[in-house]
Amino acid sequence: MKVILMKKLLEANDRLAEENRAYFSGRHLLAVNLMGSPGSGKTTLISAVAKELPGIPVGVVEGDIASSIDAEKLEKQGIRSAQINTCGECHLDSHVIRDGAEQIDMRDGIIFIENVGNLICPAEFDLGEATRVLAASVPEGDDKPFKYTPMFSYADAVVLTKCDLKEAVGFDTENFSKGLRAVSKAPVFEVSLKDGAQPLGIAKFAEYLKEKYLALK
Ligand SMILES: Nc1nc2c(ncn2[C@@H]2O[C@H](COP(=O)(O)OP(=O)(O)O)[C@@H](O)[C@H]2O)c(=O)[nH]1
Ligand SMILES: [Mg+2]
Repeated sequence: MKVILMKKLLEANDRLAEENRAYFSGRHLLAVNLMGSPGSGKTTLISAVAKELPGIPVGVVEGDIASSIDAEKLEKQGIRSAQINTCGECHLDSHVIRDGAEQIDMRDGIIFIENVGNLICPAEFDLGEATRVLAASVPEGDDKPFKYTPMFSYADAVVLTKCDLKEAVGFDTENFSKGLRAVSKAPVFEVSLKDGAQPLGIAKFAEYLKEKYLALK
């Protein structure tokens, strides 16, 4: 009984995801579903990459279990933001994405969906995005692609964040690549966005997004 209910929920989600896709494409918006563990650096990444995309409006639909901390942080930077509180749910679904997008009411630009911090559930829910990005951080360990294969295989691009901490935590980049390549051909962007330090690697990720945005019909 429970299995049937879950299937129905996923079917309803997928129908709404297609409607979201049409909504984004009708408004010339590149929707980016940004996933990753809690604290992997998702909000920091959005903030940094927005600065590297001059002339392209950026908005964000922020998903968190509680609080509006991230949306407020990004709004201060001039990024149009909507905050969704999932009240315990471990992922965002298509229904709430539409609510968030309508609240931002953007046309023409890049809209980030910062998913709830989790390496499991978000990979099951299509939100109608054009691109899926996984922020995997160095302190989480180089073995994560071996352990969380659905999430790593679901992503169109992987951003390896907090590379400034590689030496401190003994991160083995080769092992990380080996695990990732077993399940995915996604490009990897290595970034360091430590507070107060020179940001590194972010321009290449911005270029990747810009190309996708310019390729929108
Ligand atoms: N050292 C270092 N810290 C980072 C980096 N990126 C983010 N952080 C820090 O990691 C913490 C979590 O970042 P946040 O963007 O809030 O993660 P989120 O929960 O995935 O949105 C914050 O204290 C950030 O300042 C990085 O590249 N290097
Ligand atoms: Mg965040």
